[in-house]
Amino acid sequence: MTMLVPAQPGPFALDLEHTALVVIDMQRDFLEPGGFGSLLGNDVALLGAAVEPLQRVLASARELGMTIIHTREGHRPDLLDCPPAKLARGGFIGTDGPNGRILVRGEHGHDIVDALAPAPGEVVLDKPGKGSFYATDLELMLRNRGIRSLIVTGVTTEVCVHTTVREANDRGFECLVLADCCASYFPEFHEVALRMIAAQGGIFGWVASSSDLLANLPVNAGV
Ligand code: TIU
Repeated sequence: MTMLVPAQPGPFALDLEHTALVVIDMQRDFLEPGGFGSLLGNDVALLGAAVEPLQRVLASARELGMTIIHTREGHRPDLLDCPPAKLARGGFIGTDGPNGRILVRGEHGHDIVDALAPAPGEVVLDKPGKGSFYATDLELMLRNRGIRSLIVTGVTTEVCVHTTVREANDRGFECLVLADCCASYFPEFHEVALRMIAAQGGIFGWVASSSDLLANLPVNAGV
């Protein structure tokens, strides 16, 4: 069944059977004080805006039995998968913080915030980079599931969400980005990043609000 979701630059044809919900990096290290985001000098409270809309979208996606993928940015405890250039610029990676070692797999801060905790059966994908396809088996999983379209959410809009959408678009996946389910430490970057996706006839994909998506889904959970 294909539904049309009102979006920029035009309606997005949504075929649930071939669509996955991707929730990018809703980790304590980005959303909570003392993590990577705050050590970089950012106001992490700005990212909280995406949590409630995402809870509603997740509830509906679960009710519909959609493929749901949560990503986490982070590194091996020995940091061998962290390029020296990344380590040099974000010099906190691997150091101790209130939630454990910063952006290191297995640490409390690296995990997803309680409000959006993955449910059993949902994919949790660890990635060393900003994009979700780089050095991961995401593309293989999507192709094996027959997934052709992605509903993309998470943080931050202009960094990991954008990189992932660009990677997905080049691989032929159609991306619908939910504006209110994404957030940035820089509101102006959030706005411009979304405009960049839908500009030029949808150069990277489509942008819609979660309410426009939920209003067109055959469920009531999130509305
Ligand atoms: N997940 C993600 O976007 N990683 C970042 O480092 N984002 C920043 O905005 N710093």
